[in-house]
Amino acid sequence: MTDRFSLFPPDFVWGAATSAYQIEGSPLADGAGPSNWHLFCRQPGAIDNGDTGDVACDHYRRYADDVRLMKRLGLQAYRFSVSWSRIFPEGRGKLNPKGLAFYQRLVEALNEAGIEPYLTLYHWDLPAALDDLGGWVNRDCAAWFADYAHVLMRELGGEVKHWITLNEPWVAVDGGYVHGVHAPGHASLAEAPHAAHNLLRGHALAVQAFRADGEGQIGLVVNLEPKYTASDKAEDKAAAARAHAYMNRQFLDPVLLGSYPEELAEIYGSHWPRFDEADMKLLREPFDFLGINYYTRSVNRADPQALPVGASPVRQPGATYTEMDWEVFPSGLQETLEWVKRRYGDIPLYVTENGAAMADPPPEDGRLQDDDRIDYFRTHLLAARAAMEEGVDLRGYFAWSLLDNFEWSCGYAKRFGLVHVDRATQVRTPKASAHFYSEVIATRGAVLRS
Ligand code: IFM
Repeated sequence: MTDRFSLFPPDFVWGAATSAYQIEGSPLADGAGPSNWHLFCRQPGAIDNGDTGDVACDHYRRYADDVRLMKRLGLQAYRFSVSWSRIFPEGRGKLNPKGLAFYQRLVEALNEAGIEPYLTLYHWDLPAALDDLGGWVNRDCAAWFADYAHVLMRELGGEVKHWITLNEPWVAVDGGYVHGVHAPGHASLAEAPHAAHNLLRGHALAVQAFRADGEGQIGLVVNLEPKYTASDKAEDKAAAARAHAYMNRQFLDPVLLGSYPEELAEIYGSHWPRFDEADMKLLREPFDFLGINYYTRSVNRADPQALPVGASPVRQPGATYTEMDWEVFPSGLQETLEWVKRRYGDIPLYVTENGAAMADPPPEDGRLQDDDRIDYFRTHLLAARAAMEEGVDLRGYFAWSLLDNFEWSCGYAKRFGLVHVDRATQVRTPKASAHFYSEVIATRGAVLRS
């Protein structure tokens, strides 16, 4: 395919993403300490079907084969996360060299394969020992995180050039501290704003550590979704605006504009703290890129029972929904990217996650035809491209996910992978969407035209 037909520039980065607890398995191997998720999965009823990350995709032992698979698919970049409790079993103090060695081997294999590592420092698995000390509600957690980050930057700095501090702090807080459906399983409006604030303090301190000692670029990853109103009624519009402030602006306004959205005081009521000036200044520590995870939009109606924002999603007749019950809404990606540019300026952007859980048929003779997922990728990539035409500085795209993996409280029931993983045998079967994505990469998007 000639350049004339390509839709994306030659330096556009094409990758796929995963996270440690969702794929690695062997959570306690080689001296690792338990994480909050390791314990949470053991709480009766916490995870569908009683699933855990104990085996997951067995990537801890099969990483070399997985890197070979990525290479065969033509991936140029791989976004993964590090399990903090493999590096520091107690969260701080004594380093575990064997845990570190796993990531050194992984990064070496990636670099040898010509696949650029994008390393996420925190994708929700906190060392359980730190949870015992209050986890993210404890102010000190920010410094513990920065210390851990600093060690990794020192140890992997020559080999990893793209660093991400946090993945989706909104989910970590909303799931883990507001609704109790993610580790650590708390439901406390008093804790949530402190957990959110300390996550952002941890992000800023890690960026400072990077500036002192790191090489390359460092960024933050957030999940964003446009919030529509279900009607023209004032209460529905206000509900959508609160939902937007809570999810889309809670983490970006402080780091890019210097203050929290005013709506948070209304949302958290008497639980909303006064944060100190010095903290607010710290949060503005400049970073190099923003990663956006995009999956869907929501349409909101006022619902005073739905804490904390008083908004409930309304299903859209005629719309298509994924297995997560998320509406397929590709133009929302363009809208989101353009909104970020308008509100926060020209920070370099990546789509660090985008993908869909679909009801895949089982593989047959090494093939699995997942046309609905192909369609999802095609329409979202075209939306990303449209945003670039409008001047958005989008540098790359990471499909979620490389492998069918542990989807948190849904266990293994939801499959997001480009590659099917047989739970009993661990056999990997690239789906038709993986072959499609390979073609997208090879043609720099020309195949999207057809
Ligand atoms: O699986 C998750 C991932 O860990 C974070 N972003 C959303 C994905 C799908 O729910």
